[in-house]
Amino acid sequence: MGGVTNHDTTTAFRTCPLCEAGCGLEITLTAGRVSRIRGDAADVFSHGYICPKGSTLRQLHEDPDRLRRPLVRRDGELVEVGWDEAFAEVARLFDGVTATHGREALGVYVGNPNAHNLSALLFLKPLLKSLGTRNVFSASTVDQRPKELASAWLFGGGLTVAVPDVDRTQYLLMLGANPYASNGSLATAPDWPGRIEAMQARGGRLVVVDPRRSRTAEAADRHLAIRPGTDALLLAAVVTALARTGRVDPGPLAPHLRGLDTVLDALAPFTPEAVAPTVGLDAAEIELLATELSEAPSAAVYGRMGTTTAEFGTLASWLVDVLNVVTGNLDRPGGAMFAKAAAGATNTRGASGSGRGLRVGRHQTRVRGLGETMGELPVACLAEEIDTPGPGQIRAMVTVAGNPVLSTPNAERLDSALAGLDAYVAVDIYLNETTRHADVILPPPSSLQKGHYDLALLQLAVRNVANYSPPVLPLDPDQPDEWEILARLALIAQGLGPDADPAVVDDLVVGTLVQAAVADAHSPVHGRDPADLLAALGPRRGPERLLDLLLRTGPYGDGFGARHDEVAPGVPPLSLDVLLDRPHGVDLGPLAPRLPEVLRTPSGQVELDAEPVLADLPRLAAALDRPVPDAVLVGRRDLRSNNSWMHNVEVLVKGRPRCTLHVHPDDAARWGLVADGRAVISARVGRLEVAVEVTDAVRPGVVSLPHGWGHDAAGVRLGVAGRYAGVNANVLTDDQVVDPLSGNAVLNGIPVRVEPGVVVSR
Ligand SMILES: Nc1nc2c(c(=O)[nH]1)N[C@H]1C(S)=C(S)[C@@H](COP(=O)(O)OP(=O)(O)OC[C@H]3O[C@@H](n4cnc5c(=O)[nH]c(N)nc54)[C@H](O)[C@@H]3O)O[C@H]1N2
Ligand SMILES: Nc1nc2c(c(=O)[nH]1)N[C@H]1C(S)=C(S)[C@@H](COP(=O)(O)OP(=O)(O)OC[C@H]3O[C@@H](n4cnc5c(=O)[nH]c(N)nc54)[C@H](O)[C@@H]3O)O[C@H]1N2
Ligand code: SF4
Ligand SMILES: [Mo]
Repeated sequence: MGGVTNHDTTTAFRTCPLCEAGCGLEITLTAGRVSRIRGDAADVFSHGYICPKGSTLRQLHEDPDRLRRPLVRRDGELVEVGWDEAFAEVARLFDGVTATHGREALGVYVGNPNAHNLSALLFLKPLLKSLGTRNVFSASTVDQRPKELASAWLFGGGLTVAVPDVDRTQYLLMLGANPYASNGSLATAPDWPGRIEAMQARGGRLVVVDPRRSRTAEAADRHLAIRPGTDALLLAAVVTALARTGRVDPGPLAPHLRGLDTVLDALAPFTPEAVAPTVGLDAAEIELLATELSEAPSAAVYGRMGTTTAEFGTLASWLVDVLNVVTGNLDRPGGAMFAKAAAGATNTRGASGSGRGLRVGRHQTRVRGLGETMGELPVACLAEEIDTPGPGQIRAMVTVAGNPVLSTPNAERLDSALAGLDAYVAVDIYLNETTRHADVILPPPSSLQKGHYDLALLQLAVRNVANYSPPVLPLDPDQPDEWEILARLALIAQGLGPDADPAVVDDLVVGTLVQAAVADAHSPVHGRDPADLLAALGPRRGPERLLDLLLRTGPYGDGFGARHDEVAPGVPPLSLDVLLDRPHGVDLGPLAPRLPEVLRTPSGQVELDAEPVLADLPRLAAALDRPVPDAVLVGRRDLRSNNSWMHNVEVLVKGRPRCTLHVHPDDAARWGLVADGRAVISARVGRLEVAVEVTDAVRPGVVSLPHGWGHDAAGVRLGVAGRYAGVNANVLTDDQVVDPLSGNAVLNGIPVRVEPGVVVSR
């Protein structure tokens, strides 16, 4: 346990794993217990910034409701058992289902915290492979899949996402993102508010497009309250406004672009005048965006949840980068740039400049026929795959760090579907709305008991950094590490039984990665003897050994002795030891241009004219003629919340209720709602009664309800959250409405009806 001793207390430094910002924490331990958590002032990226959630790692660790022993269903009740008994039960359940129905009867859902978890990022893959089913679902299809697809079509990699260079830009156009509450997403940066304020202090401007006046919109220089679901139209019109006035200027990008003229032609019908009525903004405001973008010394366009979890999510995500391209801002300082991560990025491996690009639709869902993307099926299809009888029906589920009952559309249908499964195994720290349906729950250790490195999110960072945190607290007696749980599940799925040694999986994974590295003609270890590399990795095991390998073979790595030059002032080439010596992280500098080296497209160019994207434009054009619903629902996030699973922390949920329906005063008047009263809100798939907050922060015709609430289900073990239950917004979102290119759920812009609530006593 690394740290600094000072009298009877110890100090440890650790990256916060709770959201994408990845702030450095300074954790004080007194007599082996966490006594204080504050921002690490010396962290190379966060410089002391912390939000109210960061210090609650202690409450999460000490939460009496957090599971510490496996639960197994016996006579209908979930009871605590030992680990061996729990794994034996998993083997019995898996064998039972696959013997009768085959492997396609297995389904898997992996949730958001896996993206912040080194064990999961390295050991989910062998688990999924061992399960041998195509029924793989994740939170990505209620989130960022459209952006990943657009990026993969444009640049050749799903995580080759252009991020706004917020620290140098002079103009930031932000659509459907609220980093003052969310702390940013697909653009990793601690302290978004501070970075935006610094931009404004140097004369830069922030323009926010959001149907709500969010906290970020309040901080903006201009706020455009767009009609939900219409961002793709707005962005297309800005491109066209530039094109028809001869202001398209990709500058030095030009030789790296494919299909620019085709794209401009295809977008020509989307003029500011044509889209204005649907988008709900004046044509002049749209023209102004074009002018500001083309005149700014540097500018970045950035879109997030409001643009991705929408009907035209992939088009909107693609158009964000089309706009970065036509204004010459892609891949230049102050524009939208690519990180060069120290470990794990596919865009730093293999031949640079071109690659295989993206293939989608290699298989389809059984019931609705929606295509696979990136090896996964749309989670909007999960419930129907479970509750529709027939060959290939899902009869057993595995969930890892996911709460789809609160997170995915048509929640009531999924809730019932899960209740009807033959078998369900969850890897989770809580008995919650989803895991209450499990037959076995396997709890991993708390975050403070795990090592941490942001293998995924640092690929999306606005500055190149690397930072490893060792566990702060030891494992409880008998507690397996999270990677060991996943590895044992993999072994059981392979038919090797409940007692097989997880080290077998670890050795297999490291062996495969070493083989790939020595076979890669572009790797610093090309042609080396795998046995030598394994020996050099020493006695470490599990995620730490794998991370060491990835760092050492990565773009700043020591190449196992092949490289010697400093990667930053005073920093030798990277290895895990180098990071362990630097608990505040290593700063590898601001983002540097990476075109064309970053590309992995077949043509070796930025493929602006990907056929599936262009083929979706007629659908966008058809949206211009549609009637506007009387009211639509959008979400929102609160700084003190984190999706569905941190509501059991009293300091975060106490105070004014947060799960309320925001309604504009004009709408409240026409629907007969009163401030602090209640409303019944109904959509095609469900209805809810909810507390109302009347506020002009929402656009008329738009109501807003946060997701992740609704903790009053029977059988959950969430003592605090139950007292602040709220309602589940995804009872209203429609599983049948998706962005067809990505299969991503539409979580914003849901047509709803709102009426005064009936006062019910219970
Ligand atoms: N209507 C609406 N719905 C939404 C959204 C929205 O904006 N509006 N947002 C969507 C987005 S962006 C996302 S990412 C999804 C999230 O969807 P999910 O990933 O399904 O949900 P989370 O709330 O993140 O739940 C995480 C689960 O992991 C468990 N957990 C926490 N830490 C650990 C750990 O270290 N290990 C393990 N094994 N388990 C752990 C928690 O107990 C919880 O059960 O929700 C989506 N749903
Ligand atoms: N405090 C907190 N932080 C979080 C999370 C959390 O739950 N709570 N979740 C984490 C996760 S998993 C993610 S993915 C990120 C998400 O991070 P963000 O993308 O910043 O997410 P939101 O805060 O939901 O902001 C989305 C905004 O889009 C707006 N919006 C809705 N519909 C539309 C539309 O049609 N067009 C436009 N332009 N805007 C629209 C909403 O009003 C909202 O303000 O946050 C992460 N950080
Ligand atoms: S902003 Fe995110 S990473 Fe930083 S302290 Fe808060 S929850 Fe943790
Ligand atoms: Mo997310």
